[in-house]
Amino acid sequence: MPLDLSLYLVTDSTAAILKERDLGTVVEEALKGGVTVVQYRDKTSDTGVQVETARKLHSITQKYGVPLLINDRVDVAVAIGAEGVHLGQDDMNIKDAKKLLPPNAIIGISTSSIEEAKKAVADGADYLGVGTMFATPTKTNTKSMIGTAGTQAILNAISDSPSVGTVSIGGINHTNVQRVMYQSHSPKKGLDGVAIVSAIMAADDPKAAAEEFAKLIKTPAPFALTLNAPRANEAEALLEEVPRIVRKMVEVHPLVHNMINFVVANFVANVALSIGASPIMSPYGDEATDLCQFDGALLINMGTLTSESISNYLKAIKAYNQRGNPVIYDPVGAGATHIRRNTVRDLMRGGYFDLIKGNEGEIRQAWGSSAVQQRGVDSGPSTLDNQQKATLARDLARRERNIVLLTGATDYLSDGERVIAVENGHPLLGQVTGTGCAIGTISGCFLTSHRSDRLLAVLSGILMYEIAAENAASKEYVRGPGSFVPTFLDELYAIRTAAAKGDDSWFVGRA
Ligand code: 3NM
Ligand code: MG
Repeated sequence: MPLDLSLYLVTDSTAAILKERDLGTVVEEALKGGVTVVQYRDKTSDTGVQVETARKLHSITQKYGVPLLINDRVDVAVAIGAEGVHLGQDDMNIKDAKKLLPPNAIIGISTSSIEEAKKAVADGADYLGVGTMFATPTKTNTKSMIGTAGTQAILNAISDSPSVGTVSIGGINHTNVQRVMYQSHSPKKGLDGVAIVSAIMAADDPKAAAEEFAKLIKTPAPFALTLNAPRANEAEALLEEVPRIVRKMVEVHPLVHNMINFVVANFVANVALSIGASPIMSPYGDEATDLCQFDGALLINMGTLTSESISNYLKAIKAYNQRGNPVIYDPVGAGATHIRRNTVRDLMRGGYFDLIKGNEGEIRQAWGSSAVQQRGVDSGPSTLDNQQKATLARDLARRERNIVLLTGATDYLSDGERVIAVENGHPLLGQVTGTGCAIGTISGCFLTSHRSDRLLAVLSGILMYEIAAENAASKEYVRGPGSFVPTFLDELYAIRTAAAKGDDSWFVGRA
């Protein structure tokens, strides 16, 4: 039978996790809930106890036709006739283990880098435990936190070995499992499953916990559900669609929940109103549970970050991710301070962003926040040329499996495959604070109303916005930033009013 790694349970006999319950009972409940592999991991018991416990667990796993693997202890596996072993980097090496184990034994190994993964494949491992995904209290001495980006880099590196299995481990729970599966993905190789300790072993109802995992693993992430529609590819074909996408946005009247800096909140709220959306400015994370029920998006703009912001952001991101509603991240000043750099890292580990929007420095920080680097963009020159900007936007979008907008004199927009350069706009936009931040809000409106092609949605928002800016700046009575602002709002409103009437003339010949 082929090895089914989809829901891999790792046992833990410590008091904090077992809570006086019997190990065999907890494991059996988890098996009833759909666990597909059990690894007996016991770092403290004497050999005699380990053999006895392993034998008991084996009699249980056999009832469910699920393989039992023994952590580290090849001798224990041989003694009880277990289906295989799981080895750490400091345990017996694969070649020696093979000498002791029967020929069909399953051998898995923990890997946290590309080098370790390649070596494990060359040595003939059946599967790799890839981690540590996220920080976890269950194992605090892990070598490195690699996140989804690091996991993806490892999968890429071994993608020409289709038969070797892969499971992600470390801090995986019901909230993040779908995102872990979605983002830890290279074009030729995805994860085969997830390895779980505490989220099953410490659960009050291990059977229900396992059932929930089994269900989540089989179901695409809520935010991935709408991404399979056929997409227009040529730039011209995309542009033809823009007026229709704008009309649809105006019709949908999206709600946009802004967790935004106080400098620009007023302007951004007015921009949202002008285009026909409903802005809510709420920094209070707990409100997201209610707000995410509407047809709307969440914008995280960390311009005026405080010590309380991060936990509020994470609560809100979780609510919108679970609902499958779009989340936009504007990592303002991402590289400016130690705290902001850590925040970028923690937010990118903590949730899924449909769109990351920022200037060159911010996008470079978002790229470099992963523990494992795939390509050395950040060792490049201090200012990127146009080709490098386009490549950076594409690579980040490809890695995160989302949309990236790198803003500047020319904006680069990518979904990981297509890259579009947008040249519209006006220099006066650069003279008014909040004009960049408002693009995050506008994008949220368009991502809400047009789900099937997120790149086209964001492109339509940018074009509506930048064409309105050009129209405003061309007015004779606009003499500078002061008179530009109200006129710009008027021009956004004018496009919205035209679109509501089905009139696309604002766009014709302008893009
Ligand atoms: N190995 P939980 S992380 C046993 O990174 C183990 O190799 C890890 O526990 C590795 O599911 C880990 O409770 C503990 O976070 C995972
Ligand atoms: Mg070990």
